[in-house]
Amino acid sequence: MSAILLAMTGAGWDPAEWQARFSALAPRREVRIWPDRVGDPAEIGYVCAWKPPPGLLAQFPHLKAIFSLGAGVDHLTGDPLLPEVPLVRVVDRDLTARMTEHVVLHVLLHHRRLRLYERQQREKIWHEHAQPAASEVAVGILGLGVLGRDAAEVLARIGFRVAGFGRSEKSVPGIETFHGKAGLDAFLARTEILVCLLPHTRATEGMLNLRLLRKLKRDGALGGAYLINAGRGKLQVDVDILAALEEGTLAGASLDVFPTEPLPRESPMWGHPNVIITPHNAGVSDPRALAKNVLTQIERFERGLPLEHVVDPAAGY
Ligand code: NDP
Ligand code: OXD
Repeated sequence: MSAILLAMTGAGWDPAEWQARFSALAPRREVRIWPDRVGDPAEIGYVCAWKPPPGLLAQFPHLKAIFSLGAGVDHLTGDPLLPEVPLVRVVDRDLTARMTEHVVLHVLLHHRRLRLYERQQREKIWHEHAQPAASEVAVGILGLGVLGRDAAEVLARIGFRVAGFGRSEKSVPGIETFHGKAGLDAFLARTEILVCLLPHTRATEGMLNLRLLRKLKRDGALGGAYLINAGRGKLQVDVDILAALEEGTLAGASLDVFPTEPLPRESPMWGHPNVIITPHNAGVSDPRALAKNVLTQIERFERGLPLEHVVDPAAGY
């Protein structure tokens, strides 16, 4: 039976916790940990990875599949030596629900002006501001994939006017949809709260720039435009976001991801009154849910069934 190798780096990623979960669910399967307990590289059939060092995966001659331990795969696709075996990403209800919580929290926080009321509380000011209904506020989800669609549907149920934008044409009940280069400007022009749930690919890098942000709707019910980025940091141009906040193009931003992570201590983002920072934890990967997800896929594969959620190498997601 092929061994599974866990190869992960970064704060919050504890391979021992993942190994315990894998071993509890599949006690007969050998689960090894990079870098100290790799054993014979020829016995590794599957690698479960989060930000492994480039070149590592090329060292396993009998690798059958690579599992990203997150929904995103840019931490793997950037490896010039990535073996040409199926690359599978996480699609799991647990991860999706966590991301939807994050998106709903931040949409509501801007919609209900929580930052303003926090400032008032510090100054002991009892003052009520006009509050538009959710049905007057246009939220736009950039990236209408697994995560974007779930967040869009929950926001629509709350009552927001929700639209989604993706690469290909889609129809989602209750959600206005836009697609392709031709649809982007119209999508932005009707959007007051822009939620980015796009993957990082060659096509999306640097997309959240001043030119794009200036196309958002600023004269809607909220009286300003907001950005929520929980997709990837390399989509966003930090100096442009700060410029957009400065000139009033953006009234506020919730940023979970940054071009450089952790966000450097000297970044002016930290102290900006209208920026909310979270440490790339919008949708964390919980081994209690995801080890089972990966093992189910391996079992399918070994029974001769096709793997699910395989990344398209040409598209990069
Ligand atoms: P999916 O692959 O299911 O969805 C991606 C969506 O982006 C699709 O709708 C796709 O369009 C669209 N898209 C891709 N490229 C383009 C483009 N160039 N122009 C327009 N639309 C484009 O991914 P998920 O929803 O599962 O995850 C999305 C991303 O969220 C991940 O890649 C990851 O970067 C990020 N993420 C962040 C987390 C965090 O904690 N901050 C946690 C989990 C994920 P189409 O439908 O036409 O293919
Ligand atoms: C992911 C992430 O891609 O956590 O799942 O960023």
